[in-house]
Amino acid sequence: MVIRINRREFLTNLTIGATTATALLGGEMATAEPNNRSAQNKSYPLFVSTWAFGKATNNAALGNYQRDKSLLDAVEAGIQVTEADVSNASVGIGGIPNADGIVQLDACIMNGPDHRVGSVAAIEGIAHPISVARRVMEKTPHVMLAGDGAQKFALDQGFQRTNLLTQARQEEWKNWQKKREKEAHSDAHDTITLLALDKNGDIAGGCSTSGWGYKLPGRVGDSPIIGGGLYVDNQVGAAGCTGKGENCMRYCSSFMVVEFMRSGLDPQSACIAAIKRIASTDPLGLNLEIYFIALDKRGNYGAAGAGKGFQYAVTTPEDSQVFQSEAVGGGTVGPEGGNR
Ligand code: SD4
Repeated sequence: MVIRINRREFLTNLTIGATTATALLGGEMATAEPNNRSAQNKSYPLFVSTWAFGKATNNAALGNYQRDKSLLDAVEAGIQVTEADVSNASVGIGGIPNADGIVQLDACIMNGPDHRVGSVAAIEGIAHPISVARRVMEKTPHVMLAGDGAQKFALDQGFQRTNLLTQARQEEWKNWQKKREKEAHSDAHDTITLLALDKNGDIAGGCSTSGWGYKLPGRVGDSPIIGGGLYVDNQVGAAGCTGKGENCMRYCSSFMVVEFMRSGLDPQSACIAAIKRIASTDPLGLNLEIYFIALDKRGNYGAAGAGKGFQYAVTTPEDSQVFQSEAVGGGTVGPEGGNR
Protein backbone atom coordinates (compact mmCIF):
# COMPACT_ATOMS: atom_id res chain seq x y z
CA MET A 1 0.00 0.00 0.00
CA VAL A 2 1.33 3.43 -0.92
CA ILE A 3 0.64 6.04 1.76
CA ARG A 4 0.50 9.49 0.24
CA ILE A 5 0.67 12.98 1.58
CA ASN A 6 -0.56 15.80 -0.57
CA ARG A 7 1.11 19.09 -1.20
CA ARG A 8 -1.36 21.15 0.78
CA GLU A 9 -1.03 18.85 3.80
CA PHE A 10 2.74 19.26 3.62
CA LEU A 11 2.59 23.02 3.35
CA THR A 12 0.04 23.34 6.15
CA ASN A 13 2.28 21.39 8.46
CA LEU A 14 5.31 23.43 7.59
CA THR A 15 5.23 26.79 9.37
CA ILE A 16 8.41 28.40 8.10
CA GLY A 17 6.78 31.71 7.13
CA ALA A 18 9.02 34.75 7.27
CA THR A 19 12.14 32.76 7.98
CA THR A 20 12.19 31.23 4.49
CA ALA A 21 14.38 34.05 3.25
CA THR A 22 17.07 33.06 5.73
CA ALA A 23 17.13 29.56 4.29
CA LEU A 24 17.35 30.83 0.76
CA LEU A 25 20.21 33.17 1.54
CA GLY A 26 22.13 30.82 3.79
CA GLY A 27 23.69 32.15 6.95
CA GLU A 28 22.94 31.38 10.55
CA MET A 29 19.74 29.69 11.49
CA ALA A 30 16.61 31.62 12.27
CA THR A 31 15.07 31.64 15.72
CA ALA A 32 13.52 28.27 16.53
CA GLU A 33 9.77 27.94 16.23
CA PRO A 34 7.95 28.12 19.57
CA ASN A 35 6.40 24.64 19.11
CA ASN A 36 9.72 22.86 19.49
CA ARG A 37 9.25 19.08 19.13
CA SER A 38 12.89 18.31 19.80
CA ALA A 39 14.60 17.52 23.06
CA GLN A 40 16.90 20.17 24.50
CA ASN A 41 20.31 19.01 25.59
CA LYS A 42 22.04 20.51 28.62
CA SER A 43 25.28 18.58 28.87
CA TYR A 44 28.14 18.38 26.37
CA PRO A 45 29.44 16.78 24.24
CA LEU A 46 26.24 15.42 22.72
CA PHE A 47 26.25 12.34 20.48
CA VAL A 48 23.22 11.27 18.46
CA SER A 49 23.30 8.15 16.30
CA THR A 50 21.08 5.80 14.34
CA TRP A 51 19.53 2.61 15.74
CA ALA A 52 19.83 0.97 19.13
CA PHE A 53 23.35 -0.25 18.35
CA GLY A 54 24.29 3.43 18.16
CA LYS A 55 24.42 3.49 21.95
CA ALA A 56 27.70 1.55 21.97
CA THR A 57 28.98 3.85 19.21
CA ASN A 58 28.06 6.94 21.22
CA ASN A 59 29.58 5.58 24.41
CA ALA A 60 32.86 4.86 22.64
CA ALA A 61 32.83 8.33 21.07
CA LEU A 62 32.24 9.95 24.45
CA GLY A 63 35.00 7.91 26.08
CA ASN A 64 37.40 8.92 23.33
CA TYR A 65 36.47 12.61 23.63
CA GLN A 66 36.95 12.50 27.38
CA ARG A 67 40.51 11.31 26.80
CA ASP A 68 41.29 14.75 25.34
CA LYS A 69 40.59 13.84 21.76
CA SER A 70 38.88 16.05 19.20
CA LEU A 71 35.23 15.75 18.21
CA LEU A 72 36.38 14.30 14.90
CA ASP A 73 38.52 11.70 16.70
CA ALA A 74 35.48 10.82 18.79
CA VAL A 75 33.30 10.33 15.70
CA GLU A 76 35.91 8.11 14.08
CA ALA A 77 36.51 6.05 17.24
CA GLY A 78 32.77 5.60 17.86
CA ILE A 79 32.08 4.38 14.34
CA GLN A 80 35.10 2.06 14.44
CA VAL A 81 33.41 0.18 17.28
CA THR A 82 30.39 -0.58 15.10
CA GLU A 83 32.58 -1.46 12.12
CA ALA A 84 34.48 -3.99 14.25
CA ASP A 85 31.33 -5.65 15.60
CA VAL A 86 30.97 -8.87 13.57
CA SER A 87 27.46 -9.42 14.90
CA ASN A 88 26.33 -6.25 13.12
CA ALA A 89 25.33 -7.40 9.63
CA SER A 90 25.21 -3.92 8.15
CA VAL A 91 28.50 -2.24 8.97
CA GLY A 92 32.16 -3.15 8.53
CA ILE A 93 33.37 -6.70 9.20
CA GLY A 94 30.42 -9.08 9.11
CA GLY A 95 28.47 -6.82 6.76
CA ILE A 96 26.17 -8.36 4.17
CA PRO A 97 27.95 -8.89 0.84
CA ASN A 98 26.82 -7.80 -2.60
CA ALA A 99 25.25 -10.12 -5.19
CA ASP A 100 28.69 -11.56 -6.00
CA GLY A 101 29.35 -12.40 -2.35
CA ILE A 102 31.81 -9.54 -1.86
CA VAL A 103 31.46 -7.04 0.98
CA GLN A 104 31.66 -3.48 -0.37
CA LEU A 105 31.59 -0.67 2.17
CA ASP A 106 30.56 3.00 2.06
CA ALA A 107 31.55 5.67 4.61
CA CYS A 108 32.06 9.38 5.08
CA ILE A 109 33.21 11.83 7.72
CA MET A 110 32.58 15.57 7.93
CA ASN A 111 34.09 18.30 10.10
CA GLY A 112 31.90 21.32 10.77
CA PRO A 113 34.34 24.15 11.62
CA ASP A 114 36.25 23.98 8.31
CA HIS A 115 33.58 22.16 6.29
CA ARG A 116 36.02 19.45 5.27
CA VAL A 117 34.79 16.07 4.09
CA GLY A 118 36.21 12.67 3.23
CA SER A 119 34.34 9.79 1.72
CA VAL A 120 34.87 6.29 0.34
CA ALA A 121 32.46 4.22 -1.73
CA ALA A 122 32.32 0.52 -2.58
CA ILE A 123 35.65 -0.14 -0.90
CA GLU A 124 36.62 -3.79 -0.42
CA GLY A 125 38.83 -5.58 2.08
CA ILE A 126 39.39 -2.72 4.54
CA ALA A 127 37.97 -3.02 8.04
CA HIS A 128 37.57 0.67 8.89
CA PRO A 129 36.27 2.69 5.95
CA ILE A 130 35.50 5.57 8.33
CA SER A 131 39.24 5.93 8.94
CA VAL A 132 40.02 5.74 5.22
CA ALA A 133 37.41 8.47 4.66
CA ARG A 134 39.21 10.59 7.22
CA ARG A 135 42.53 10.04 5.46
CA VAL A 136 40.94 11.06 2.16
CA MET A 137 39.87 14.27 3.89
CA GLU A 138 43.20 14.95 5.54
CA LYS A 139 45.76 13.60 3.09
CA THR A 140 44.34 14.26 -0.36
CA PRO A 141 42.91 17.25 -2.20
CA HIS A 142 39.82 15.13 -2.94
CA VAL A 143 36.52 14.47 -1.22
CA MET A 144 35.68 10.97 -2.41
CA LEU A 145 37.49 7.85 -3.59
CA ALA A 146 35.69 4.78 -4.90
CA GLY A 147 36.27 1.09 -5.55
CA ASP A 148 39.78 -0.13 -6.39
CA GLY A 149 41.21 3.38 -6.12
CA ALA A 150 39.89 3.74 -2.58
CA GLN A 151 41.35 0.37 -1.63
CA LYS A 152 44.72 1.17 -3.19
CA PHE A 153 44.81 4.48 -1.32
CA ALA A 154 43.99 2.70 1.95
CA LEU A 155 46.74 0.11 1.42
CA ASP A 156 49.22 2.89 0.53
CA GLN A 157 48.26 4.60 3.78
CA GLY A 158 49.13 1.48 5.75
CA PHE A 159 45.70 -0.04 6.27
CA GLN A 160 45.74 -3.86 6.33
CA ARG A 161 43.85 -5.97 3.85
CA THR A 162 41.13 -7.79 5.84
CA ASN A 163 38.61 -10.49 5.01
CA LEU A 164 35.26 -8.80 5.73
CA LEU A 165 33.03 -11.75 4.84
CA THR A 166 32.25 -13.86 7.89
CA GLN A 167 31.21 -17.48 7.59
CA ALA A 168 27.68 -16.67 8.77
CA ARG A 169 27.20 -14.00 6.08
CA GLN A 170 28.67 -16.32 3.45
CA GLU A 171 26.17 -19.06 4.33
CA GLU A 172 23.30 -16.57 4.14
CA TRP A 173 24.56 -15.33 0.78
CA LYS A 174 24.70 -18.91 -0.56
CA ASN A 175 21.10 -19.47 0.57
CA TRP A 176 20.08 -16.20 -1.06
CA GLN A 177 21.72 -17.27 -4.31
CA LYS A 178 19.50 -20.36 -4.45
CA LYS A 179 16.35 -18.23 -4.39
CA ARG A 180 17.65 -15.04 -5.99
CA GLU A 181 15.10 -15.21 -8.78
CA LYS A 182 12.42 -14.52 -6.19
CA GLU A 183 14.25 -12.09 -3.91
CA ALA A 184 16.23 -9.37 -5.62
CA HIS A 185 17.86 -8.16 -2.43
CA SER A 186 17.96 -8.52 1.31
CA ASP A 187 16.06 -6.03 3.42
CA ALA A 188 18.59 -6.48 6.19
CA HIS A 189 20.62 -3.31 6.21
CA ASP A 190 21.26 -0.51 8.69
CA THR A 191 23.79 2.25 8.76
CA ILE A 192 25.64 3.74 11.68
CA THR A 193 25.39 7.51 11.39
CA LEU A 194 26.80 9.57 14.23
CA LEU A 195 26.35 13.29 14.85
CA ALA A 196 28.42 15.08 17.51
CA LEU A 197 28.21 18.53 19.07
CA ASP A 198 30.54 20.12 21.63
CA LYS A 199 29.91 22.91 24.10
CA ASN A 200 31.32 25.52 21.70
CA GLY A 201 28.67 24.63 19.13
CA ASP A 202 31.11 22.85 16.84
CA ILE A 203 29.77 19.84 14.98
CA ALA A 204 31.18 16.71 13.34
CA GLY A 205 29.57 13.62 11.84
CA GLY A 206 30.23 10.36 10.10
CA CYS A 207 28.54 7.28 8.75
CA SER A 208 29.51 3.77 7.69
CA THR A 209 27.62 0.88 6.12
CA SER A 210 27.81 -2.25 4.00
CA GLY A 211 24.65 -0.94 2.37
CA TRP A 212 21.82 -2.79 0.77
CA GLY A 213 22.36 -6.55 1.15
CA TYR A 214 23.07 -8.40 -2.14
CA LYS A 215 23.15 -5.10 -4.01
CA LEU A 216 24.53 -5.02 -7.53
CA PRO A 217 28.34 -4.93 -7.44
CA GLY A 218 29.46 -1.31 -7.56
CA ARG A 219 26.21 0.04 -6.15
CA VAL A 220 26.85 3.09 -3.97
CA GLY A 221 24.27 4.12 -1.39
CA ASP A 222 23.51 7.43 0.28
CA SER A 223 26.00 7.05 3.13
CA PRO A 224 29.14 8.35 1.37
CA ILE A 225 27.19 11.00 -0.53
CA ILE A 226 27.50 14.37 1.16
CA GLY A 227 24.03 15.83 1.62
CA GLY A 228 22.48 12.39 1.04
CA GLY A 229 23.40 10.21 4.00
CA LEU A 230 25.05 12.96 6.04
CA TYR A 231 25.37 16.69 6.14
CA VAL A 232 27.05 19.00 8.65
CA ASP A 233 26.75 22.78 8.60
CA ASN A 234 28.58 24.35 11.49
CA GLN A 235 26.37 27.44 11.39
CA VAL A 236 23.21 25.41 11.80
CA GLY A 237 23.39 21.72 12.67
CA ALA A 238 23.72 18.26 11.21
CA ALA A 239 21.51 15.49 9.88
CA GLY A 240 21.96 11.89 8.85
CA CYS A 241 19.86 9.33 7.08
CA THR A 242 19.43 5.57 7.29
CA GLY A 243 17.15 3.25 5.39
CA LYS A 244 16.75 2.83 1.67
CA GLY A 245 19.64 4.92 0.40
CA GLU A 246 18.19 5.38 -3.05
CA ASN A 247 15.29 7.30 -1.53
CA CYS A 248 17.62 9.52 0.54
CA MET A 249 19.96 10.26 -2.35
CA ARG A 250 17.28 11.22 -4.82
CA TYR A 251 16.39 14.23 -2.66
CA CYS A 252 19.68 15.32 -1.04
CA SER A 253 17.67 14.64 2.05
CA SER A 254 20.18 15.24 4.86
CA PHE A 255 21.00 18.58 3.29
CA MET A 256 17.27 19.25 3.12
CA VAL A 257 16.86 18.56 6.86
CA VAL A 258 19.70 20.97 7.68
CA GLU A 259 18.21 23.66 5.45
CA PHE A 260 14.85 23.26 7.21
CA MET A 261 16.69 23.83 10.50
CA ARG A 262 18.37 26.90 9.05
CA SER A 263 14.96 28.29 8.23
CA GLY A 264 13.85 27.96 11.84
CA LEU A 265 12.56 24.45 12.41
CA ASP A 266 13.83 22.49 15.38
CA PRO A 267 15.63 19.21 14.43
CA GLN A 268 12.71 16.85 14.88
CA SER A 269 10.31 19.12 12.99
CA ALA A 270 12.94 19.44 10.25
CA CYS A 271 13.16 15.63 9.91
CA ILE A 272 9.38 15.42 9.69
CA ALA A 273 9.25 18.27 7.19
CA ALA A 274 11.80 16.55 4.93
CA ILE A 275 9.82 13.30 4.96
CA LYS A 276 6.58 15.13 4.17
CA ARG A 277 8.21 17.21 1.48
CA ILE A 278 9.58 14.10 -0.27
CA ALA A 279 6.34 12.15 0.19
CA SER A 280 4.32 15.03 -1.24
CA THR A 281 5.73 14.39 -4.72
CA ASP A 282 7.33 10.94 -4.70
CA PRO A 283 5.44 8.08 -6.38
CA LEU A 284 6.19 6.00 -3.29
CA GLY A 285 4.35 8.44 -1.04
CA LEU A 286 5.36 7.71 2.55
CA ASN A 287 6.59 4.19 1.71
CA LEU A 288 10.10 5.55 1.49
CA GLU A 289 11.84 3.51 4.21
CA ILE A 290 13.96 6.48 5.23
CA TYR A 291 14.78 7.60 8.76
CA PHE A 292 16.52 10.74 9.94
CA ILE A 293 18.43 11.96 12.97
CA ALA A 294 19.30 15.62 13.45
CA LEU A 295 20.78 18.04 15.94
CA ASP A 296 21.19 21.79 15.88
CA LYS A 297 23.93 24.07 17.08
CA ARG A 298 21.92 24.99 20.17
CA GLY A 299 21.82 21.41 21.42
CA ASN A 300 18.31 20.46 20.30
CA TYR A 301 18.05 17.00 18.77
CA GLY A 302 15.38 14.72 17.32
CA ALA A 303 14.54 12.06 14.79
CA ALA A 304 11.74 10.91 12.54
CA GLY A 305 11.07 8.09 10.12
CA ALA A 306 8.72 7.36 7.27
CA GLY A 307 7.00 4.66 9.31
CA LYS A 308 7.25 3.25 12.81
CA GLY A 309 10.05 1.41 14.54
CA PHE A 310 13.11 3.58 13.99
CA GLN A 311 15.26 3.93 17.08
CA TYR A 312 18.09 6.33 17.79
CA ALA A 313 20.65 6.69 20.55
CA VAL A 314 21.50 9.85 22.49
CA THR A 315 24.52 10.14 24.75
CA THR A 316 26.00 12.90 26.92
CA PRO A 317 28.30 12.72 29.94
CA GLU A 318 25.08 12.58 32.03
CA ASP A 319 23.16 9.88 30.23
CA SER A 320 23.05 7.36 27.36
CA GLN A 321 19.67 6.25 26.05
CA VAL A 322 17.84 4.74 23.10
CA PHE A 323 14.62 6.41 21.94
CA GLN A 324 11.86 5.49 19.57
CA SER A 325 11.62 8.09 16.81
CA GLU A 326 8.52 9.95 15.76
CA ALA A 327 6.82 8.14 12.87
CA VAL A 328 5.33 9.86 9.86
CA GLY A 329 2.77 7.58 8.21
CA GLY A 330 1.58 4.20 9.33
CA GLY A 331 4.16 1.80 7.94
CA THR A 332 6.70 0.01 10.05
CA VAL A 333 10.43 -0.40 9.68
CA GLY A 334 11.12 -3.43 7.49
CA PRO A 335 12.90 -6.61 8.58
CA GLU A 336 16.11 -4.63 8.84
CA GLY A 337 14.49 -2.79 11.75
CA GLY A 338 17.63 -2.03 13.69
CA ASN A 339 16.26 -4.45 16.24
CA ARG A 340 17.81 -7.65 15.06
C1 SD4 B 1 22.20 2.24 2.06
N1 SD4 B 1 21.27 3.73 3.69
O1 SD4 B 1 23.27 1.83 1.63
C2 SD4 B 1 22.09 2.57 3.53
C3 SD4 B 1 21.61 1.38 4.26
C4 SD4 B 1 20.86 1.65 5.51
O2 SD4 B 1 19.17 1.02 6.95
O3 SD4 B 1 20.99 2.63 6.16
N2 SD4 B 1 19.94 0.82 5.88
O4 SD4 B 1 21.20 2.35 1.36
